[in-house]
Amino acid sequence: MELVLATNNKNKVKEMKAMLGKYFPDILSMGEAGLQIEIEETGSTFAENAYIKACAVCEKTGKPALADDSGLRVDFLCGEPGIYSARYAGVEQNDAKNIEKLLEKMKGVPQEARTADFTTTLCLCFPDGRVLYTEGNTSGRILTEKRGENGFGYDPVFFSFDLQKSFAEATESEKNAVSHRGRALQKMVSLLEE
Ligand code: ITT
Repeated sequence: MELVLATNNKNKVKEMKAMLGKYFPDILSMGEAGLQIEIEETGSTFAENAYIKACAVCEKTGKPALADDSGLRVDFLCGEPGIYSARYAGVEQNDAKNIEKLLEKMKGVPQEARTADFTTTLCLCFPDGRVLYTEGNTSGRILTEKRGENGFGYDPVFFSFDLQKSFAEATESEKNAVSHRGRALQKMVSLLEE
């Protein structure tokens, strides 16, 4: 089965290809499918936004399309930045500024109150109208400064309880084994196998 990844985030493409490669030999990024579009995320939940992205790419390519809508939810900030994680500091996709804003808001907050989780909702839309959803979560806490060079987004300030290090200190396969995206993808593969 051919599959188009409905995302403009190159880091997501890299992680998703690494995890899905053995199940889908024909995985295409949007660029590889000849598609260059920005999709406006007008939903108010991860699931709505994932559906908007997957559905748009499926309609335009005529192929099954898989979208990931994800974000960081910090307990002390009542779930912020949540669905606004990519544009937390106001500018789309500026990881450094997003982290700066988060660390500023968490200044002085004690370690035990710095808990957070990453969440992903995946939506897979088929040309015949079928739609599948899965979700994945992973828990940790927000560090007081960046640690590690790998990954993307908030990885340098997210201390994973599973790995006992920041996601940016983990290798790609270590992160994928416990991450929100990895867990949601494992569930999607199981659903497809059923
Ligand atoms: P697409 O909508 O094109 O897929 P995007 O980056 O805008 O790309 P989202 O709207 O789902 O995607 O926003 C997700 C943001 O949440 C992302 O930009 C990061 O800031 C953060 N994020 C999601 N998964 C992450 C991960 O594994 N590690 C670190 N940060 C992550």
